[in-house]
Amino acid sequence: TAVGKSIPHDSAVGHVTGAASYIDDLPCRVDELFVGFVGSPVANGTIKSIDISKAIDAQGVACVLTSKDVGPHNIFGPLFCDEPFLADKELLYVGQPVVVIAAETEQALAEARNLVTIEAEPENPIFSIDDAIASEHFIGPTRRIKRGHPIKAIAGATHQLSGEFRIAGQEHFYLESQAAVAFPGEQNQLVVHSSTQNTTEIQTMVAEVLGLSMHQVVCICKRMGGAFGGKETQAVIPALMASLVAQRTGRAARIVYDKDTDMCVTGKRHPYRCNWHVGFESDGTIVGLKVDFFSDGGSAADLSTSVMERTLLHAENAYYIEDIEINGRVCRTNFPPNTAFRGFGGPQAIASMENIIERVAEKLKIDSLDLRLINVYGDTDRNVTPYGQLYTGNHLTEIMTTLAETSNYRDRIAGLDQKNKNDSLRLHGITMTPVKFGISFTTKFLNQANALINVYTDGTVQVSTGGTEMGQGLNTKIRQLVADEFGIPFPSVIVMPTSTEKNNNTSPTAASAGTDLNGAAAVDGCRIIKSRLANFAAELLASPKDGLIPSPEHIAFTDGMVRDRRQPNAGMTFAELTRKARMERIDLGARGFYKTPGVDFNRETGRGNPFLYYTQGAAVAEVSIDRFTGELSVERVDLLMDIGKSINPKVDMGQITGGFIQGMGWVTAESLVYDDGGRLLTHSPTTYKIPAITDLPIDFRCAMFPNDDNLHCVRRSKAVGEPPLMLGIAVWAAVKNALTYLPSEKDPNLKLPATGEEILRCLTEMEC
Ligand code: MTE
Ligand code: LUZ
Ligand code: MOS
Repeated sequence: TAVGKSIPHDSAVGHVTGAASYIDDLPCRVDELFVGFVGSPVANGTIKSIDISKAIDAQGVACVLTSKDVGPHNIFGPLFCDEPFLADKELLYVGQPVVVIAAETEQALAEARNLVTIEAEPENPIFSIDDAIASEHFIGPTRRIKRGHPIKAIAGATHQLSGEFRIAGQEHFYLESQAAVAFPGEQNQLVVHSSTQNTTEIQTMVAEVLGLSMHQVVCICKRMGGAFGGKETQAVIPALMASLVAQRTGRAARIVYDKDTDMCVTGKRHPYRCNWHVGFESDGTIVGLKVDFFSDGGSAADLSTSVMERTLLHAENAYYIEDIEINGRVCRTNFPPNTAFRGFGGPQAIASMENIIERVAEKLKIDSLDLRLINVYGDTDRNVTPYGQLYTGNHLTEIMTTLAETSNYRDRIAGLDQKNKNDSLRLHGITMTPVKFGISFTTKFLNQANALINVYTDGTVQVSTGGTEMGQGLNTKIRQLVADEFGIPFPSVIVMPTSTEKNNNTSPTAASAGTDLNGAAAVDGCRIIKSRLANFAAELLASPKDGLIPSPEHIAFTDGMVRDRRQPNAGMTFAELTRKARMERIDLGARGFYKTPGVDFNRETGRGNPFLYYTQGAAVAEVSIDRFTGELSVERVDLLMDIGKSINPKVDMGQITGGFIQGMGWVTAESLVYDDGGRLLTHSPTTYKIPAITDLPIDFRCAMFPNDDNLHCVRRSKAVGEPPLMLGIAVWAAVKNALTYLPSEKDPNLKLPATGEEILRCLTEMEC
């Protein structure tokens, strides 16, 4: 069988040789135009005038388009229709698209962009959560989840602490920038190739904005060069630009953002402010918690309210807190709309909770792991979440105690005081943080998928689903699942490019549920075909003279053969069976479908079962910081993740280690710096520092927690994509822990990320 084996990612060779093709690798059609745009010069204001006359007359320019060319439906959005495609009056962030230009060559395009002038009447912009709150600029209402009487519980507790915690954003830094190529067809039809996590979203938005019907638009995505949530909604604008040009000119149109443009104009992980009050007993039991989250949503809703919803649903992270109130509000500011990013509001929630845990541990002078184990969710009681979902399949205590042993946590902690006393140059810290991440879209209807299975008469199979490949290995896993269903070799199955022509009404490949949903739909499709084939094979394998009349249940599909289980020597190859089936006019194609059972969440009451199950894990990080410069070194990291029975252990290990490092980058290094006009200054790898190979933990160990109890998912697997990102928080918490070894009693309220500058600030504040 293929499932459970570490089959290499099916584009691994292509990725490293360059043979794997991305949007900009599509061959140019002879009539193709290059598309670009000119964006808003100000972060907030109104358009006084747009002068495109010089650009129109420039050599090699095919067309210059503004909102006037878009038609009545110049507005879109995944949840709320509140985001203009091309700004018509109001300007809401620097770089917001205003003018679209199409030219014969990239050179001509670059020149024409400089010939456009946009005159704006600037207004006072809002660049911070605090300013947005002060001027009551919000997106959507306050959302709340509440259980019991937290204010009373906090007041009645032996100890209280409160604080304000600041969390910054994060750039996705996918390698392939936002890109699309649109081909016009007959009768107003369009084929749009897009680097998108969500082909249906592109199809829908292109149809709506261009005034077409959905059946006139096909969206195709072969693969993305990374997405990380940044292409869940934000592939729409470039796809609209290419489509608009294709529709207006009748020519093929290509747009590929350069890296700087991409970083400047696309949304990021939401910055947060978190105000918290906690009450706890002297043994460490947390009895009450109240948290108010404010996120920076940017200038339009995008997915911000949904992201905030996931924040509320992860505010307690791994801990049972009887009396709890969690509030969340999205702020409107003059930045590009912030969007999905691996973890989707979960990372901010979990970092906030782990900050509180570190503070409580410091106050009580008890080991933070002991504190965590006192408060962690129980198995038989203390196992209901604040929103009323029973937490089943909880292995947190086992995971944390196992990891404590394998990482030698207790001995290392015991030695830490001495280590810090002996080292006058560096401060050392160690912390373990757990993660419990809910799997399912919290928007119920998105928890569905369909699959198209084509079986050919040489015994090979093509699978198509709405799932998109962004490097995470979805296609490899689906191939493994389908190969096993038919009992045929892995190479006999190919996953085809995602296209709305084959799979309609699809959900984004997101929420880590790509395999859970699309894998299950593919298996369903295979079983439909298998049941037809089993009936037919039973007829073929009947051997009345031996008294053996097989019924379909006796038919097995294994090792490329189709056999009667009771007469293993009689049988035929899968290929032979498919040929005979065709001759007998048996349908060798099917469409599978899957919908997640049982999930339901009531937004108004803040109660329900939003998740099918949880993926869980823990990380121990040891860091050292330079006492004089704040420079950070990650000395050792041990990860332990429960991802059920892995469909592909090495691909999943790549997800775990990669996710962790991406999280570590967010909490320690990556820093978005804007000038006071709201222009992003760190818009390229020279100034925006994602983790490099030299930033890896010096000693990096990663293991999977053996668990085969997840009956919810295909082959007892579990979602893996996002949860490991939140293990990166352990590195931040370890920095915080290191600072507690300074003699000062003061808490410097370390912000996230703990960059060198931020650590230095804390060191300086604590020394005086
Ligand atoms: N891994 C790679 N290599 N590239 C990506 O863009 N995106 C992550 C994760 N792992 C991503 C990735 C995010 S945000 C999600 S939601 C999941 O993959 C989506 O894929 P899955 O549901 O198939 O795991
Ligand atoms: N997208 C979404 C997501 O629409 N709903 C979700 O719950 C979600 N979770 C994670 C990532 N994307
Ligand atoms: Mo991932 S943020 O769900 O695309």
